[in-house]
Amino acid sequence: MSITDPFSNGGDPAFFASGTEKIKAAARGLGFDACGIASVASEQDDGFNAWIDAGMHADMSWMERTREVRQRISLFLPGARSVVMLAANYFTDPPDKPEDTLRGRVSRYAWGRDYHRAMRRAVGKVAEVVDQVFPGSRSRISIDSAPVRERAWAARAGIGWVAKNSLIIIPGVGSWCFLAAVVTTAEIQPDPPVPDRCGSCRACMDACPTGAIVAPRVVDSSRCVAYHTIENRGAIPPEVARFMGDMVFGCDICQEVCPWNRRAPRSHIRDFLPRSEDTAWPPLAPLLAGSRDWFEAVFTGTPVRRAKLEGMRRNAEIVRNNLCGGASDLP
Ligand code: B12
Repeated sequence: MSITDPFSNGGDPAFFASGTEKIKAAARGLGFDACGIASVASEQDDGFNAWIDAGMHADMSWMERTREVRQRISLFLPGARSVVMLAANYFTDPPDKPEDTLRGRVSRYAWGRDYHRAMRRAVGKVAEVVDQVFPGSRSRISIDSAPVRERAWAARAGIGWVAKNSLIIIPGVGSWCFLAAVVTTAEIQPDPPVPDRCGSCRACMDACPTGAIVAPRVVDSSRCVAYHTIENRGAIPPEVARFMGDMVFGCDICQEVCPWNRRAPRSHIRDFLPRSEDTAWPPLAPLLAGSRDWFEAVFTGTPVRRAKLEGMRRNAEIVRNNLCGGASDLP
């Protein structure tokens, strides 16, 4: 992220404002698009248990193993009182798709540098500001890197609402954003929640090709193309595979059709710009051939690494079949 040092900004009037304002000014200065605060007292059962009990986490057994801590933030940080939620917009334009060879599509969040790494320093800086503003407090951070339910906390912190596709929509920004949390023992004035503005719209539910959004805000991972192409380590069932189209990693359909994303502002974070046309539109041939050198050269440092070469090869085989059946000369 574009980092500026909040501590060097002693002349900024925000520096003299309340603790909350200091934290928010630091978050803005560090490049975050939204920052809100939730009280740990707002934690309550919002359906997470039922989601796990229904097996909607599919084979993500790590979610079941950590279900307790995901529902009791004080198990993550003893004495936790507040959660500072941060969001960073990653919406960028796609590079032009070369028409030279058969290519798949990678979902937008994975075109640039891996967000876990890109955001870590800036999130850590916000945590430092929190610790400094509230002396004696302790904090821990999560950037999709710890058993912290970032969407539930983002809703409680009032930075956006949980949309029908289950993603957080931030007013004026949309849903193309990453979330991160600073959990702290400090008692900080919480922000009010943002009202749900999905109304009667069901565009995401109707557009999902596999019917993975089984009810408003409820995604069944075992039907979700994002789950199968990123997290599933086994075979992808044919009833999902045939709807993957050219999607070789992740899926953006439920965000692309969302009216709140129509006027999404461009991200100002250089790390999230597409690395190359191959990261966004990877040619299928080197994936099908299992070329490790090519894979490392194109995807090292991006979220695509999570699927590993083996997973991407499996996905590429499906995409080749979807695009041209058995009629391709590719390996
Ligand atoms: C597991 C996981 C997945 C799974 C399951 C998805 C799912 N919908 O749960 C899979 C692999 C399918 C997945 C896919 C994607 N993911 Co994901 N994923 C996660 C992860 C690690 C945990 C989510 C989880 O706990 N799910 C279980 C549900 C039941 O719990 P929940 O998230 O807390 O959400 C529920 C509550 O908020 C509750 N709820 C409903 N209304 C209300 C109202 C209030 C007031 C409250 C408090 C709660 C509440 O219902 C919500 C939905 O069921 C988070 C990171 C994290 N640590 O939180 C990222 C995360 C949710 N993923 C993210 C992204 C970007 C994606 C993809 C867009 C990637 C892609 N392009 O392929 C897709 C989107 C697909 C989709 N529509 O969900 C972002 C979402 C950012 C945002 N704007 O919301 C996160 C937050 C990562 C991050 N740090 O940025 N993901």
